[in-house]
Amino acid sequence: MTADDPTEHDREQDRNAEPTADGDSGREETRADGSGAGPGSTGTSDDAGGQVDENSKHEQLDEVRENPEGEKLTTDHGVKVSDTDNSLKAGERGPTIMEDFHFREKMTQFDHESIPERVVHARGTGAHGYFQPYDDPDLGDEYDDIEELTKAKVLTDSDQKTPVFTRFSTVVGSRGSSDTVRDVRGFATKFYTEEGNWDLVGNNMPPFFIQDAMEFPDLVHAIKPEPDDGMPQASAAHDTFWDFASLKPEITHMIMWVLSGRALPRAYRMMQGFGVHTFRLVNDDGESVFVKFHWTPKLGTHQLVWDETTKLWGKESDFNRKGLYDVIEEGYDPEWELGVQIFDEEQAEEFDFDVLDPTKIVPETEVPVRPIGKMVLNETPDNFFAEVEQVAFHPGNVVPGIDFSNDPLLQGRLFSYQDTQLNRFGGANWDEIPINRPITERHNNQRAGFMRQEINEGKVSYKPNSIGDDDPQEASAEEGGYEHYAEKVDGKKIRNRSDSFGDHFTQARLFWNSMSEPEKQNIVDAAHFELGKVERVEIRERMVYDLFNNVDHEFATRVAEGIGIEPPEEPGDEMPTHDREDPSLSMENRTPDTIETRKIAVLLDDGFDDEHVSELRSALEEEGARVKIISKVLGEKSGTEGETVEADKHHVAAASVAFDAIVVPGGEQSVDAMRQQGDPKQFVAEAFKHYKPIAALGDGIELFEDVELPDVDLAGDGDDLVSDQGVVTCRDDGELDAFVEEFVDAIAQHRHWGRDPKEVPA
Ligand code: HDE
Repeated sequence: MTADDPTEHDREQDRNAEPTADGDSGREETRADGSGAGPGSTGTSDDAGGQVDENSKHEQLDEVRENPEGEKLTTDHGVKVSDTDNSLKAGERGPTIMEDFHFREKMTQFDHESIPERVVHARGTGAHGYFQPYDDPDLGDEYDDIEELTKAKVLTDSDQKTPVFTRFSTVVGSRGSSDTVRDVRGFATKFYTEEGNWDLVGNNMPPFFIQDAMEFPDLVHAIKPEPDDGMPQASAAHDTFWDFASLKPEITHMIMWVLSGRALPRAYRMMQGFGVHTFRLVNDDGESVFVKFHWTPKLGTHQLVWDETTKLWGKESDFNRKGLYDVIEEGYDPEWELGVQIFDEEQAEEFDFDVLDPTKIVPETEVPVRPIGKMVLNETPDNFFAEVEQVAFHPGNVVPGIDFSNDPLLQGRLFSYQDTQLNRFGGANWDEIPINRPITERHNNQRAGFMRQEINEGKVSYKPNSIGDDDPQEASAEEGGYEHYAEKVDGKKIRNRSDSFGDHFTQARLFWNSMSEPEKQNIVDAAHFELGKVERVEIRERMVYDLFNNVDHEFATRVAEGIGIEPPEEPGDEMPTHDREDPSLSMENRTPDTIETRKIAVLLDDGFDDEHVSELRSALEEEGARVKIISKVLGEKSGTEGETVEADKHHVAAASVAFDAIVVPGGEQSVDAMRQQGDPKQFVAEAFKHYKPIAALGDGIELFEDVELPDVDLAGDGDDLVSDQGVVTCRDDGELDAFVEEFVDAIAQHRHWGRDPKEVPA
């Protein structure tokens, strides 16, 4: 959606609505029961018949939104403050006096304003939006109707937009670490459904490192900074992680994903999401099928390259956070399809892996993903702390129709998330914080605890009771009461790992086989970096001989050659011999034909060719790209025909790594100036090195010639328009339309892996 979309304008107006005199944000009050909603109540109630829509959560949040515009400064207790710069003293130069309540309150608030960061997934960002099921989704031959499978209205009622809040995160780094580190990304969505909150707390990779929750503290201790010196930050590239990994063959499949470009997402909006575990869908008759949840981004799944990410650590360390914020603020609403893989117990028995083992995926070649709805994120938070920091997810938050499997990792999570919130919030009432509240009414006998917000009326806080007519009453399944799937379970208590969890290499090999050659090279390069940082040679050896050589002999050999290890002579004893591939695993097969939201840098200086710039800008913006003018200094730049443009960024504050593509328009004076400057050349060389599309028009080609791009044909020798490996050049203004078309195609491809940019010293 672009800013021209009428619905976008409407929402934009709503967002910018003038605050009212009492500090209200101006959003319309549309509570179903018409009364003023207190923080404990909501826009929906049983009587209201569940009128949930995409604004239901916002209407609830409006009750606690505060806006200081035009207001006087007050203390926390509402007393107006006359001076907030000078503490109260005994005499002009005397000591501060204890009775200065404003000083004490201000300082106490400050002293206590940080809360413990999440033990994992500390760094992240989030946005509001909605989820809407598709009408009559295609579920293949076996199932006609989504309602046959689940009674969860959030997944079945296509007339309803359920409000959501989604938080994306890195896993290992602390709250202040960089966004573009090599890591798994969290993808957690809270659905504020009319039946209570459903949290789908997933990752951007479908397998996981370990099979049992019991191993999680060890995994996290191994990957976090080492306990003696607190290093390294936000990185797996150190001895303790690879020591742990090399002794845990079950980790192999996940390691393949973590070494791949999946661990370097270009943007949160260009990232898949996965529920990871097998869950259950349960219908009205209490029947169940297994399900895997998939989020598929509309813009495709794209990655950064390693060199680029390391530069971004310094130049734009909020790269992914800013990316999400900027596109939503600029009027583009990122969108994902929710897909399901559905299989029953009999099918599950047939697979050559256990569906309860979270180190396994269900390959799409076995069970296709069926899109059943879409999620749109369309509003940035008003306050980072109140919303992003305080949102608290819990995989145990499910609604009727969605249930758990016996995956031992999932089972352990059902304890951990509830528990961790006690640490983060210091008490059990974290569910009352506005961002965590359901939009449904809540009635139970919990009454107290730190920071209780709700004022529960009445004498009774127990069941059974006769004094209060035994309210609140339990609900039957027909009335919406949650009933767990009645799975038959019978077994001896046993502390063991099922044999069906024992194959650690088949799917790791499937992943390797499914990669294109450049993707394989990325994995090998990543292993060289990660294991190259490992000081103990025996750890490097175990990774190569015990794990990688059981995935693929050639892979193990290529890794060994870069890290000072003797390449293995034979494939490992456990190496599967299958040559199966699953095309859905390669990101190269996830590149839809769109350039929406891509950021394009136009390099110019005074004396640029007006026509080039205006044509480029309008054509690229029409395709949904975001065009930014980059010049040596900020301010207005003039073209040859007298047009002027404003530089969005100047060289000291801009870098090619923050852009998806570069274009250099013609104009002799402009290009001559840039040829005297190092930065534009650095821009071009670096973008080329990072496989990005680059383009030049007319005189602009001279800048490319200066950079000496290896083995690339440029327009000039007889050809007016040349497109070679994502380098598009044109010398004839008559070909401008064709040039733009070629450039747009090159941008849509995202990266041009066919290049060999090693010689480029950027
Ligand atoms: Fe988490 N995980 N996790 N995890 N996880 C947390 O909960 C945990 C796992 C995931 O944006 C913590 O509130 C255990 C798998 C996301 O706020 C904590 C195990 C998947 C987020 C926790 C796992 C995830 C978390 C830290 C193994 C993908 C961030 C703070 C048994 C399906 C949510 C918090 C947000 C956060 C525990 C494994 C995803 C400590 C014990 C598998 C996206 O409770």
